[in-house]
Amino acid sequence: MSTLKKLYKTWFETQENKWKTGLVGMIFITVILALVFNHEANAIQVIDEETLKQLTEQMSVGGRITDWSEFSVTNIILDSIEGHSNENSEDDYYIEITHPNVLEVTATLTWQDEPDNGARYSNEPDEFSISITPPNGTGVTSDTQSNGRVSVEISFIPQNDPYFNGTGEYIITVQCHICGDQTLRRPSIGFFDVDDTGNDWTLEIGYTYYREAT
Ligand SMILES: [Ca+2]
Ligand SMILES: [Ca+2]
Repeated sequence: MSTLKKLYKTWFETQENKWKTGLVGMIFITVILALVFNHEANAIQVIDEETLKQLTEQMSVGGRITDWSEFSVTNIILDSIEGHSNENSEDDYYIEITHPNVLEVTATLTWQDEPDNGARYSNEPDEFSISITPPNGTGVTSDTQSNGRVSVEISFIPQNDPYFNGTGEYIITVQCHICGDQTLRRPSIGFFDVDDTGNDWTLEIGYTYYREAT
């Protein structure tokens, strides 16, 4: 091959590589732009159907939206309940909230395991969890705890005054799980362990609601 032909071939391959590089670059940029615009399109859709429905309902009630700054958040603590649960059991308790504009309902269970059965034994922890089931709603359940205290709460998004989705009958469920037995501190095969069949507890329930300032 002549020198002139070699020069021409080298120049042609260089131009071809540039063309290929340019084409790949254009495809890359197009893909990036498509992803960006697609992301922007998704980002614009921030109001879902349920939220839009709630806003429409708010606007349609008397043509106004409640100014909740004109209300005060009032905290109500119900009388505590003392009880006992057997191992691996559930117990339901019912409460009635008559106030409108409920913001949050909280249930807290506390317990203290029985003392060790003498110096030779260690009473292993008992496990509890707790649930709140609101009126016409789906219940929420806490984690299972073994440290003597467990709490769960349920919240409501304020709508227009008065709203009643947090008003009515609630079910509070105390769930007692494994109750750790009295075990010998010295290693043993468990033959001399003493069964722990349950535990006493205290249940405290409270709620907050918007009350119109006087
Ligand atoms: Ca125990
Ligand atoms: Ca116990």
